[in-house]
Parts: sequence; structure tokens; C-alpha cells
Amino acid sequence: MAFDVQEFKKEYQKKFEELFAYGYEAGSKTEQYIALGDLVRGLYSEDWIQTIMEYNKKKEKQVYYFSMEFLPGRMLKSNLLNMGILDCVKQGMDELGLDLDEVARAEVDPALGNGGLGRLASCFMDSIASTGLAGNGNGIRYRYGLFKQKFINGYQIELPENWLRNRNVWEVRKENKAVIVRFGGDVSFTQEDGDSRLRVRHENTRDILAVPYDTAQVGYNNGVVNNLRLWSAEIPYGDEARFSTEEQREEVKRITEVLYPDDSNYEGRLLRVQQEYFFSSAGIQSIVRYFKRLKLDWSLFPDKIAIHINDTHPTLAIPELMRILMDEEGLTWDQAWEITKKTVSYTNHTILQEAMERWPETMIADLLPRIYQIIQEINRRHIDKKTPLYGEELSQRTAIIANGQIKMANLAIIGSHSVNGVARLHTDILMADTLNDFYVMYPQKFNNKTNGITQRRWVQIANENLTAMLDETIGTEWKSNPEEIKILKAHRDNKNVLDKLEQVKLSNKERFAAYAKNEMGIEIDPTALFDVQIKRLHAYKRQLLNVLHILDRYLQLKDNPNANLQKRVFIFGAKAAPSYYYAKQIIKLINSIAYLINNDPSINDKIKIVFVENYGVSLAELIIPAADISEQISLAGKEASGTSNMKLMSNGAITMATLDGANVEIRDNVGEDNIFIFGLKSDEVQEYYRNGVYNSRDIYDKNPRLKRILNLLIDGTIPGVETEGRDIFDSLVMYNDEYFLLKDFDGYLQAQYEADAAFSDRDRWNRMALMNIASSGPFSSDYTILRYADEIWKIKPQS
Ligand code: NBX
Repeated sequence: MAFDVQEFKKEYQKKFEELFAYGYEAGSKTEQYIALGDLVRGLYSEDWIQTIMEYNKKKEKQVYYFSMEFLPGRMLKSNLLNMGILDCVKQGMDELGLDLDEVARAEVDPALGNGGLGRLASCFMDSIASTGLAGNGNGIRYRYGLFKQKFINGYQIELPENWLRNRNVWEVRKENKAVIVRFGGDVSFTQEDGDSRLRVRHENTRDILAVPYDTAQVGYNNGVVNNLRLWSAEIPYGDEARFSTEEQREEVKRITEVLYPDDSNYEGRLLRVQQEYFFSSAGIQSIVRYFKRLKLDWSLFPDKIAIHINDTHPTLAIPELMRILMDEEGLTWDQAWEITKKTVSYTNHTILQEAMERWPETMIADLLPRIYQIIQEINRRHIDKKTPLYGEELSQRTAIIANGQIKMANLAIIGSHSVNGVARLHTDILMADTLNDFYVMYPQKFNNKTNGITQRRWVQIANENLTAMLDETIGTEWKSNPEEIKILKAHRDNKNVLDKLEQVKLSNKERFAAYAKNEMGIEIDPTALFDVQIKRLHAYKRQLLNVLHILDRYLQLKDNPNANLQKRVFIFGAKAAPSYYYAKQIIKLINSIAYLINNDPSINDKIKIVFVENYGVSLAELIIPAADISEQISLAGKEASGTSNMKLMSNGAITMATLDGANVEIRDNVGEDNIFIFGLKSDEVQEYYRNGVYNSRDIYDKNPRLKRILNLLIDGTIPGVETEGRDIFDSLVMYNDEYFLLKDFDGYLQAQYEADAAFSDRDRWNRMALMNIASSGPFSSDYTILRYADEIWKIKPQS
């Protein structure tokens, strides 16, 4: 982008004065940020218009990524980087006496997602634009994002997250593109004289206006600017009379008021399904409106449009597309069905049963009567067609409607042409087990797309020190071609490079240490080993196993304060779903242990525990570059992929892992010498579940080291956790330890003490870190997205 520092400074001053009517020097950080954001939006607006016009002119096939959640992180620096003006703006701000990083921190991080699924959607948005693909995001503009987490006396407290409190400079409200989404009402059929077809009449509906807010997704140095469209619920213009009471108006606003804070857990409330239909319907309507402008035959719809549904949350897009094609555009069932199946593809993100969406039939019948009829008909035809081929039993097991419930995964699979898992192991489990009935029927639909991450945000923005060091060592090609980072392997025995890498890590650890000191009042030693576990709090992710290891070290130091133990800082970041009682107990436990250990002089700083409040994208950008160890210790078979594992690896952390999710592929890429693997394998876990011989009580009785640790939970050693300690102890010892922590404990400890040994050999550790960075290229979401584009969406990058 043609732009020089002097010009930027002039433009910035002008923009600030225009907006606030005084000089930028007197402005607050927020104002300084808003002026910069506004200026930047102006700079890409021409490319934004141009990109959309090009797609329209060429009638380019486009993909629409439907996702209930997006977690984009702060957008200022990401936009500057992708526009190629980050350095120029940094220097300009500097010359104006402003610190770009400080100004950038005034942006509110939009938390419109829970965790991995939402963040993946945002990495994908970046990669779609950056690889030059014609793609759009479709989601919900929640008024309130994921709750803000506070710790009070060690307990998690949730506060509302009003992310729109300042102006959102990136979004553009598009009132002229609003559509009506209809709920409830009565469905009837009429036939007019001389008309062979039945017409559907859908009357007395509750109509809600869906207003889109568009945000640009700037591609990396390629002039592409795609669109992320988030819908907001409003009262239809001119319909105010029908929403006369405050309560009626509130009901409308409620639909897009707040993100459900459940991760990997299904929330079966009416409001949730309203949200799901709302953004699915609005998205489909705007796609159909676009397609009609192309003036093509309906049969060409799948040649121009691909719709991808991120997990089952947007599955109602399937019957909604059927409805519009039939009821509004007059296509036959068979025509509509062919088009729908060819257009839609689906990603599964979990095999946890409790996450599987099932809606009561009566709820859908009341809320969406016409959609309900269509789902019934899809189901009827499915059973009719499959029963003669596969028999009654198998066919019934794949039914969409059973026992008064509508199974969304079944609808998503039957109504789409592609079903993918998010890591090799996960997809294998889907095919062999979770979705095996469907795999038998539709083997050709199933495929794997291992997740990825964008190194633009997770290395270039989050880790400027490493970026500079890489540029200096291997050149800059890796930035546009992530595979090229493998060239770094040639330097594995170069002492000079290894020392530089150590310096980079140390300075990132110092940066985090300053945060811990300033924000939390915890003093940590940047030369200690930083051991990081950052992800949602969930029993299957086994933050508790990490805790058991910490307690093991604690006991060793209590026994012998001079024990020769590697100094470690344990860093946690995790939100628990507000209704997930057990997860909240674990938070309280970790905070209590942190308080106990951090303030015990006899531990002498050999262990420090930092549980950051309100973990999210922005804190991840601070923590990940500072990590030495990446904890990826879920019970094998439970974590579909994981993506923090990839981010941490790219920043030179060594993975401590079970063979779960994408950890398996990380091991394959980095090699066994550069990762610490322990624990049960997925098939061993399966076997235990099948034969039921696991007995955790037995392990407790026979393993004195473990017994002593577990007893700490109930013997009063840890202050303030009487109930929590007891409940957690019981879950592990009395209720047979559902996630096999006790079984994996010995292997985990052994791997941890091996890691200590490796860490104390600085060259060895730095070489491992280097090998991790050098092997992280294949986990770029650019490659993941190119595989989606080539194999599922059938779209090609623009030249
Ligand atoms: O999706 C996560 C998986 O747990 C990770 O292993 C995977 O890396 C990531 C991206 O593929 N799943 C996830 O985040 N699920 C949800 O966020 C979720 C949210 C709401 C809901 C169900 C699942 N009702």
C-alpha cells in the first residue's frame, strides 16, 4: 500500500481533529485508538468495494462460513500487518509521540465466542482472505460477548462483557441489506384454479428484522478484502405498533443480546434455537438474494455458492434453504434437495455426547412450523430410502427425529455433501465409532481437515522478537509461505542461533512477568521454566492432572526445601461455563493452591502459580510467546484437535502431551525427541470404557505417592477448599475417575521430570524449541483452508 510516514502523520492528525475537535495529544488512549482505526478503515475501503465488485462481475463461486461464534481478537494490528503498513504506522505514531502498542491495547477484544471453535472461525476468515479466496463469514452480532471473568476469594464470578461500550470502528451497519426472519405462525396449503402446485401459506408470524453489520477481513498483502457479516435483531420498521409493550420489544432484542457461555456443552433453551435460526435464515436469505441477481438457472446454485456450517449450530440453514427454494422460488422438492445437499458442508468439532444438539420436536414445531414440516419430510424420505438398503435398525439409528427429539448432527450429515473432523485421530474416531452408522451409508462424505492457525496473528503480531530473529536467520519467505519456516532446521546446531532464540524467549517471559507483577502482584522469575495450560476449563482437558503434578513438587519441597528441583512457573488461563459446577470447583482449587504455595516461604519461589483472570485472545497473545512447556494433556480420544497446541509450538514451546487430537500430528511432524508424550492411547481408553475394568480406588490404595497427593485435597492442607477438595477427591477416588487421571499420573510425572532434565541443558532445550518452530509450518490455517477450498468447497484462489 502506497503510504509514507509523513503522509500518515498528517492524515492521523487530521482524522483525530475531525472526530474529536481537538489535538490528538490531549486525547485519551481510546480516542487515539478510534482515530487510528477510523483512518485504517478508510484506507482499505476502496479494496473492500473493489473485491466485492470483482466477485460479482466474474460471478465467482463464493463460500459462506456460517458460525455461531467468531473470536477475532483485536483487529487494529492485524489489519495494519495484512495491509503492509504496520511498520510505517508504528514509526509514524512514534514520531507523533504515541506508542502504537499502547494505543492498540485500547481496542476492546470482541469475545463473540467461547473457545476453540470460535477462534478457529477467525483464523479461517484471515486465511480465506489471505489465500485469495472469495469467502464470507456469517454470524451473530451479540450485544454482550462471553462473560468477563473475575476471581473473588478464588471463586469465578461472571460479569457482563459490554464490548460495544466504545465505538466499534470496524463494523458498518447495512440497513439496506436487512431481511425479515419469521417465527411461529400458521402454515396452510392452498391450490388455485389452474395451478397444479400446492402453495404454502405461512401467516400470523412474529417477524423480526435482521440487520447486518459488516466487518472487513483484510487479506495479507494481496489487496483482497472479504466480508464478515454479523446479524443483529431489531423491530421491523413500521411495525412498531405490533411491538407496543416494553416486554415485546425486549423479546426481540433478546435474540442477539448475549452469547451462550457453554463450550462443548449443549444448551437446550428456546432462546438458543431462536438465535440459531435467526442467523441461519438471515444468512440464507442474503445468499439467495445475491444469487438471484446473477440471473442464472437455479441448478447452478451449487456452482456459485458453498455454505459451510461450523458444527451443528447453523444446521437450520439446511431446511431454511429448502423452504426458500420451494415455497418462495417454486422449485420442486427434488430440485431443492439436490441443490441443498450439493451446497452445504459440515464440520464436527466434538464427540462428547453432552455437546450433541437435540431439540424437542414440540419446540421446533411451535417456533418454526414450516421448518418442522420440512425436517419431518427429510427424515421420512431418508428412512424410506435407506431401510431397503441397510435394514430397519441401522436406518432408524440414523433417523433425524426419534423419541420426540430432533438430532441436529443427523440432519447436518444427511443434508450435506461433506462431513469432516478436525484432526486425523478425531476423524478416524468419527468414522469408526461416533458416526459409524453414517459412515456405512455415506463413506464418500467423510473426510479429515486437520485444524490450523494463522501465524500472522500468533507469531508475527504476538511475537515480534521471534519474527525479527526469524527474518534475520532465514529471510522473510516464511511469512507468505509458512512451510518455508522449515529452513530453520538447518540452524539446529548453530550455537549463535540457539542463543538468540533463548534471548527471544527470555524477553517474552520478562514481558509476561511484568504483567503478572503489575496486574496480579505476583513476582515471578523469568529464568524459571514457564509451564502453560490455557484453554476452557473442562474435566476432559484435565487441568486437574496438572494440579496433581504441582502438588507432587510441593510435597517434595516440603519434605526437603533444598531438593534439587527445576524452578517452575505454572500459568493457567481458563473460563468455566457458569453452570459447570465441577469446573468452577477446580478453579477455586487452583486459586487456593496458588495462594498457599506462592506465599509459602519454605517453597522459596521454586514453584509459582499464576492463574490469569479473564483469559481470551489478547491474553493468549501475551502468554503464548512466553511459554516453555505447552500442556496438552486431555484424555486421549476426547479433544477433537486443539489449536493452542499449534500456537504454542509455533512460538517454541515444547509440548507435553497425550496422543490426542492434533497432538498426534504434531508429534509426527516434530519427531519424538522434540515432544514429551505420555499416557493412555485412545484405543486403550476405548477398551477400558468397553470392558469396564478400570478401578481408580485400587490405584489410590497402591500408589503411596499419589495417595499422599490426593489426601492433601481433604486433610486441611489447602485452606478454603473443604467442599471443593472433598468433591474433587471423591470424583477421582470414589466415583472411579471418569477421565483416568490416576491411571495417567505416573507417566505424566515421568515426562515432567524428563522435561526438567532437558530444560537444564540449555542447548538441548533451545534446539528442541527451534525444531518445534521449524516444524510448525504445516499447521498454518492457510493450508487447512486451501484443502477445504480444493476438496470441499471447490473454489480456487483468485490470481
Ligand atoms: O473446537 C473445539 C474442540 O474442543 C477443540 O478440540 C478444537 O480444536 C476446536 C476447533 O476445532 N470445540 C469447541 O470449541 N466447541 C465449542 O466451542 C462449542 C460451543 C458451543 C457448543 C458446543 C461446542 N454448544
